[in-house]
Amino acid sequence: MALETKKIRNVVLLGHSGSGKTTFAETMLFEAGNINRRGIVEEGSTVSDFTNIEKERGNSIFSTLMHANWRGNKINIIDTPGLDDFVGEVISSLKVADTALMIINGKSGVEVGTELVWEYVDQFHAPAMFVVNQMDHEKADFETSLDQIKQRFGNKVMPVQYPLNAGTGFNTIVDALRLTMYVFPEGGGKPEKKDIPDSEIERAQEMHNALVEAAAENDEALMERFFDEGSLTEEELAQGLTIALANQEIFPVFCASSTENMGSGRIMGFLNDIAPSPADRPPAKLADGGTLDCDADADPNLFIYKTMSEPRIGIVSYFKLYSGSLSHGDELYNERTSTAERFNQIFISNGKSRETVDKLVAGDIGVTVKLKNSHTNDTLGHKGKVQQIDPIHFPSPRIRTAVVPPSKADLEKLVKALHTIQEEDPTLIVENSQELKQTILHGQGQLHLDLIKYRLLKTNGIEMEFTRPKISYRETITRMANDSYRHKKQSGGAGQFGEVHMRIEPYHEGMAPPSDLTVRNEDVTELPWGGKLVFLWCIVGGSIDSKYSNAIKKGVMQKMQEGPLTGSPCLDIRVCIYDGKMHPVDSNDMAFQLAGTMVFKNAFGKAAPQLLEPIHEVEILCSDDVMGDVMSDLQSRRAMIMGMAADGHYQKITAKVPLAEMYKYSSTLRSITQGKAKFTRAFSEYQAVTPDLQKQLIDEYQAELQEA
Ligand SMILES: Nc1nc2c(ncn2[C@@H]2O[C@H](COP(=O)(O)OP(=O)(O)OP(=O)(O)O)[C@@H](O)[C@H]2O)c(=O)[nH]1
Ligand SMILES: [Mg+2]
Repeated sequence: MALETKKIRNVVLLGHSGSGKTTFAETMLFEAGNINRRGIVEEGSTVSDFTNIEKERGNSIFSTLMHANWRGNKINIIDTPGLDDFVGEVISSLKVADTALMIINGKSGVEVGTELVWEYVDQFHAPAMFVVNQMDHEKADFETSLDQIKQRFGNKVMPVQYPLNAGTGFNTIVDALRLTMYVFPEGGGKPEKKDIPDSEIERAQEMHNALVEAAAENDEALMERFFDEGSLTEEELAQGLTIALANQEIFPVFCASSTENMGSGRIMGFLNDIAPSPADRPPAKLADGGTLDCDADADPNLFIYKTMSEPRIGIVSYFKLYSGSLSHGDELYNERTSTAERFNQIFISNGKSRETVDKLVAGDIGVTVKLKNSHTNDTLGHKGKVQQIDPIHFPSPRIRTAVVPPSKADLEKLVKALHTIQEEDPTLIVENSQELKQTILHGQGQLHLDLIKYRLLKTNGIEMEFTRPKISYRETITRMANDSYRHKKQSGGAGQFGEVHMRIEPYHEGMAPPSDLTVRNEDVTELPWGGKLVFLWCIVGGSIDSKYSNAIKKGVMQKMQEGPLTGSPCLDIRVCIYDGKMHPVDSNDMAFQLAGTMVFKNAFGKAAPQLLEPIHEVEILCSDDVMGDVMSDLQSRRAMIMGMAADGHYQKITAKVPLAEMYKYSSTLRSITQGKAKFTRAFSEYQAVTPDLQKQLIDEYQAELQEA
């Protein structure tokens, strides 16, 4: 018998690295009786963090699917990495979760990582709860953490609990919702329920009333009862809180110690009783703008949110069933790849251990193996009836590095292995740049790329060396110039002849046509590398037949592709062909193409050429105390500071920085701020390089040409 949708809870654990997510997941599984011994992250014995690489590092790197059975319900738990480099795992997990459990490190409060994941919680409109963890730590400070959570995430943040004796020896939690005090035995587990002492009753009652009011607020009938009776029954309260939580009207706050196993049972009880089931969430968004109800009786729509390759097994696919049901042996169709996929094995999983099940229903999350041709973001269903779920939108890359080309034999292996990783990890982009003649990896941070390198070595035996990636410069001109070129070859047989007179000018949007020339034809090309070429045919009196204009333009484009200064593409240039000569016998396309290339090159040299470099807009979020260090580092990178503003109790700095100065920025930022800063970047524009740098780059290119 498959579980009903109503009995499913999908919970994702989120938070800054080290807040205790993996340990908390372990405690949840233990409390539910799904494991009988609690593992320890440092010992590599936890259910989550089961891959070798995570065990070695002591951090989560991948999201891990687990589940706990709780009073006849099933709580799917997805643990995520807190390290910003692996934010792709957070986003894909949030996509399929129905409630976010934000784990706060009780000794440091709201951290940069908390802020960042909250952005995604907000984007997904996910119901969210906070757990202030590590209450047993000598430096634990619940009140400060709570203040920060309120300050940062607004007045919908409401404590359900508070600790009576946070710090070493912590064992007591006052629960304002149940108006009960929990006292835990040594080693944690099941607490003893006691009356709240007189000294605390006022605070607890006040918190309780605030919760009751919040519960009543979203339901007219409840509100009425609340006014008439002055209170709500336990059932009414639960009903009101469910609505409030599901609609992001309340963000309840709990406290816990995951190493001491205190508090997780109550939180699971709350998830069980109050948190929304997949059917209580708004219908899922579809790629075509429509929506899909979570209805177990409808046609199946199964969405793959993650794939991972495992040794000896191959591709393991993690999916959520958004509608319908899936039984052992069912065949579903992938329209994107026109592949029928048979589900011979359906699993539920707890980290690396998997258990087969016969059937899953809408809302549940499961695992399968050996799909033929289906990947992350694919939806599978009945042929002709697939309703494509809105895909996961992964963040754009923040850093890049080039790969030192390995030997020919290794290159093939490398490309294949990178392709496999890219399939599992959509935040990695592998680019074979024709322009730079380099293979470039784009990722979320240095750690992200370093771990890919490490994985290749450990699992594929491939050594991959990183090197500084080249920069995509651009070339342009800054003033007008005229020139002419005659291509003539008459050595026996048919000769070649073409003469072209050309004016070139810096192009800008809306510029006036040349006042001294008659424009016969205007041809505007949007260049694939950005910017434009405007090609004006201004021949009067037929000195060149207009049938040669294409050949001349082709010649110009050829040089624009590999510019005269450093071989970089040229942009934003207007070319006027205003005179020339042709020969009745020897002129042909080839001759005019060559003349076009040469006249462009020469005129370009006379037009005060300028090398341009890509500038990125960088946004940095950091805490106050490291702001000075971040700023002075930026200044050493030729950055132009665009703005600085307080963002909660963080500072947000925006700056324009040349891409050439961003190499290894993620690791520098991490080390100068001890991890208290995060950044994003995006291409902004091209800007002129300094004369010194221009000279240096031209010299380097000339030297390269000499060598070649
Ligand atoms: N004292 C104390 N230590 C804790 C508690 N929870 C976790 N820790 C410790 O904090 C460290 C980090 O815990 P993890 O569970 O790996 O943290 P995480 O949030 O999963 O970290 P990432 O996977 O890097 O995001 C470990 O050494 C834990 O033992 C707690 O409640 N009390
Ligand atoms: Mg972890």
